[in-house]
Amino acid sequence: MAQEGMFSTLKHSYYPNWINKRIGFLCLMVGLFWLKTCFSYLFEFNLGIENIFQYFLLFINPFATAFLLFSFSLYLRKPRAAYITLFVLSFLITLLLFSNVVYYREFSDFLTVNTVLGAGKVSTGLGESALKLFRPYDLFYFIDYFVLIILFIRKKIRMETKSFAFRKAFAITAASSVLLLANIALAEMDRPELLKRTFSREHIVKYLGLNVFTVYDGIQTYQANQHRAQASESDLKTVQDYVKEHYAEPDPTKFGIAKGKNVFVIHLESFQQFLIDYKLTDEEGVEHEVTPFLNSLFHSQSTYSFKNVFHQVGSGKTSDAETLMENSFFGLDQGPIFTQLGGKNTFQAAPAILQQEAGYTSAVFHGNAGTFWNRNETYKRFGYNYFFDSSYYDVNKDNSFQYGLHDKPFFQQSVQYLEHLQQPFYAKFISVSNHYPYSQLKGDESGFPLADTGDSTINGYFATANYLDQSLKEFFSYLKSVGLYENSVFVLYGDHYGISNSRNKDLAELLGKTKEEWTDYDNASMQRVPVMFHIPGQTDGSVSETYGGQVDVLPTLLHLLGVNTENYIQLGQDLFSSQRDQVVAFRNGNFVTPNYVVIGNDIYDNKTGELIEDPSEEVQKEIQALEAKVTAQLTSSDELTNGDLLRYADSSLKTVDPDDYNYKNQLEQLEKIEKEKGNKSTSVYSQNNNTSTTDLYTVKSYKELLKGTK
Ligand code: GP9
Ligand code: MN
Repeated sequence: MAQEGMFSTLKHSYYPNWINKRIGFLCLMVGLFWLKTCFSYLFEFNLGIENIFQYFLLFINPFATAFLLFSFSLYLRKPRAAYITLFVLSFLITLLLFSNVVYYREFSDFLTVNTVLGAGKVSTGLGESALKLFRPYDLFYFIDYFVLIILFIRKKIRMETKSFAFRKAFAITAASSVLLLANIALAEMDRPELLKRTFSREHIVKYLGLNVFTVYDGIQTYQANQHRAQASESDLKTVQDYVKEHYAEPDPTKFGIAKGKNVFVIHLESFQQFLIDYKLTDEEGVEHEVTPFLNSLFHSQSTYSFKNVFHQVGSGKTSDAETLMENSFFGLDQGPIFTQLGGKNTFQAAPAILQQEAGYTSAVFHGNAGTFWNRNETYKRFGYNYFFDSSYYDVNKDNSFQYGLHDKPFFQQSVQYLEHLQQPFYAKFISVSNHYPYSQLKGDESGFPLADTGDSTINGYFATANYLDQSLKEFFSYLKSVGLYENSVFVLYGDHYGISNSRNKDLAELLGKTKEEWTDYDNASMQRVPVMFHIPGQTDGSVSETYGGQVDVLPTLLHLLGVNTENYIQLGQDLFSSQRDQVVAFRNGNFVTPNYVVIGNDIYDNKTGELIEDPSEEVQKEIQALEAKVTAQLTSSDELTNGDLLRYADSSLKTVDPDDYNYKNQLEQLEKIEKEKGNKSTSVYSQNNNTSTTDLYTVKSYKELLKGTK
C-alpha cells in the first residue's frame, strides 16, 4: 500500500515511473556512464578506430562492465545501502574515466596501476601544469550526480523500497557477464591474441573499455610483482655464472674498428634473409631484383654480413627484436616484454651503455604512435634520450597505413631532427611499410610486380620490400650529402618473418621447392634474417656463414665500437668471435646449429635437410648437450627479466632513471643544447653554419623512378 501511495504522488510528476524502480535507476546510471564514456572515446582519446565494427565494439564495451559492476548493488536488501552502493560504484568508475581523460591530455596514454602507485612522481613531473589540464566542460563528467542528488532530496525521484529478488539480480550479473565475454570474443575476432599480446593500451581500451583495461593491467602488474618479489640477489649470481662461462672473446682484428663513429641502427620490418639477392619473375618472364640497394650493401667490401642469423622473437614481434638487439636477452615466453615489463624493469641497454661509456646521444625514430608496444615507457628505461614518434611527423591518410607513416616520408621527415643530434649519436630508425598485410602501397608507389601465388599476402611482400629498399637508398644519399655517412657505422637487421609458417607452402614455389617437399626444417630455415654491419672505410667485408641470433648483435656491435662487454650481463656472443657456440635458440625452445635443426622432438640434419628418423645414441647425446645449452640461455633470460634481476647488477653502469627523460618538445630541447654548446656543438645543423640540411633530401616515387630509367 505504501508503494501505491508513493506512486500516486508521482502521477503529477514529469519523471517516468521506471526511474523509481531499482532496475530502472540502475539502467539510468548505466546510460549516463555510457554517455560519458562515449564522449571521451570520441573527443578525448585517440583510439585509432579503423572500421564500423570497431565503432560497434567501442560503443558496446561500456555497457558490459557497467551492468556487471552495478548489478552487485542489486544484491543488497536495504534500499538505502543499495542506492548508495550504486552511486559509489558509478562515481568510482567515472572518476577512473575522468582521471584517464586528464592524464591522457598530457601523456597521450592511459593510467596504469604502476603510474597510479607512483602518482607522486607524475604530479611532480606535471608541476603547476596539472591544473591547466582541466577544462570547463569537465563538469559534464560529474554534473549528473549533483542533479540526481537534488532530485532525490526534492523527492522527484524516489527509492524503491522493495528488495530485489536474488534470482533476478543473479540473472542480470550473468547476462552482463555473457555480454562481456561476447565483447571479448568479438574483439579477439577483429584483433587475434589481443589479451595475450596487448599491442598497446589503446588497443585494449578501444576493444574492451577502460574498466577491463584497468583490471587487466592490475592482473599483469600483480603477476609481475609476484615474480619480482620472489626473486633475490642470489638469482642474479646464477645468471652471472652463465654469462661468465658463455662469454666469447672479441676478435682482436675487429675490436674498436668503429670506435667513436655514429651508429645507425636500421630496423628492416618483416625482412627475411631470402629477400637478399632475390629476383621476382613477372608475368612476362622478366626478372626484377627486389632489393638492389640492400643487396649492394650486403655484398659491399665495407660490410660484414651474416646470412645464418635467425630471428628469436616471441609474440612481441618488433618489440622483442628490439629487446634482443639492444639488451642481448630474449623477450618473454608469455607475451611481449615491452608491454609487460618495459615500464617496470631495470635494463642495461645499448643507449645507456654507449652514453655512459662513450658519451653518445641516443634517439629512436618511428612513425607510429609512441604508445604502441609501450615504447614511450620502455625507451626511457633503455636510456634513449629522444623518441620521435608519429606526433613529430606529418602523417596523413595518403602517406600512412594502420602501422604508421610510410618509409619514404618517414626517413625524409626524420632528418629535420637527426640534424640536431649531437655527435657521436646512436640513432635507431624503425621502418614499417614492409609490414603485413603488404597491400598498403597506393598510387605512385605501386607498380612493382606482384608475385603470382594463391596468397595475396605473399604476392604483395616483394613490392613493399622494394619500397623499403628505395627509401633506404634515398636516406643513404642524404647521409652522404651531409657527410654523416663516412663517420658512421650502420647496423641493419630484419626483425622477424614477414611470411608466417602457415603461408610458407604457398611461398615454396617461388623458392624453387614444391608444397609437398616443404617441411618444418624449411620453416626453421625461413627464420633467417639479414644482419649487416656496414662500416664505410673498411675494405675486407665478407658474408659470414657463422650461425647466430639477434641476441648476439649487441656484444658484436659494442666490440666494434671498442666497448668491453665483460662486465655486462649479456646472453649473446660476439658474432666475430672464434669462441662462438653457434647454437641458436628460438624463443619456443627449438634450435638450430650448423649441423642440426631441432623442432620439438624432431631432429633434422642441417646439411641435407633430412629428418633423422632413428638418431644414434651418439647423436642423441649430442642433441641433449645442445638442448642443455639452449635451456640455460632461455632460462637465464627468463630469470633475468621476470625477476628484474638487473636491479641488483653491480656494474659501473649507473641505473637509468626514467624520470630523467621527457619526450615532449624535443626539437626545442635539442636546439637548447646546440645554443649552450655554441661552436662546440657537433650536430650536423651546427656544423652546417646553423643551416638546415633538409633540402638535400630527395624523394622520388616508384613511378618517377621508373620514368627515369626509361
Ligand atoms: C608498429 C611496428 C610493427 O609500430 O613496429 O610491429 P610488429 O607488428 O611487427 O610487431
Ligand atoms: Mn615487426
